[in-house]
Amino acid sequence: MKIDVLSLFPDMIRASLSDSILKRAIEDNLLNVSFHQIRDYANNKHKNVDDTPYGGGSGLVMQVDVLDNALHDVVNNNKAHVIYFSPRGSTLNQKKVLELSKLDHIVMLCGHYEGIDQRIIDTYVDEEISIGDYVLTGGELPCAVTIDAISRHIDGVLGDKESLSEESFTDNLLEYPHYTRPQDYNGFKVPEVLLSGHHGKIDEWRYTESLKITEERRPDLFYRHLVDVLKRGDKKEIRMLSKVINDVL
Ligand code: 4FD
Repeated sequence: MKIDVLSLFPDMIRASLSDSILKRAIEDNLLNVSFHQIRDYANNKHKNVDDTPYGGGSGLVMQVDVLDNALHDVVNNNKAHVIYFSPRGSTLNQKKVLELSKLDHIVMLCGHYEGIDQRIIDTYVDEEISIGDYVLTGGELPCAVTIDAISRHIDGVLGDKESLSEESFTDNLLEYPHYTRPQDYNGFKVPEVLLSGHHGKIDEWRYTESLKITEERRPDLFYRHLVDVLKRGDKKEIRMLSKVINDVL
């Protein structure tokens, strides 16, 4: 996966790639991230990248010519997927992350101030993404978040110790609780079933715990899971699901 990042503050994103799993992914050539300093594309002598908005109002807007120069250089005739991070975008979720992880080349544009000239969005941007309903000082942290979330799904990035299969949002469920040694910590004990070695019972306990916590915290996901299970029509799954629904109603 090749990612080109256009930003005024690339160090904010570099920091998140310089440790742990993403550092290794880059060393192993599974992920290739290049940074392009937007200010380098300003042709005016003061290297300005922003100006006051037409129609008045507060804040500054990143200029069309500067961003056009930058994007023309990075995108050129390539079939790269261009993402712009903004609070107006559609909210990132695990499904979208998985979709993006299958692409070969992504260009990520990080805006600042009140955003960028709309003509850049109309000409270059394939999709606007938001990482949640709040405003940040720039698109750099959303960009770092998106790169992290995507990279975990590239083959070879996660080792055996960091598996993907049972994590939160798989099948629209939140994760069940985890425990490790000791068995008794100042009187706080590990649930008995996890010590039993009975894998059928353990799977059932974990599924039940996932259902309970999802129903409690994320009724929207719980509903989607319910629909998934009914569509699959697996008798054992439906039986466990019915039991939990009985308990919570
Ligand atoms: N919620 C997000 C993305 C960017 C951002 C900006 C217009 C402000 C939050 C366009 C206004 C970009 C998000 C930069 N804040 N700030 O994902």
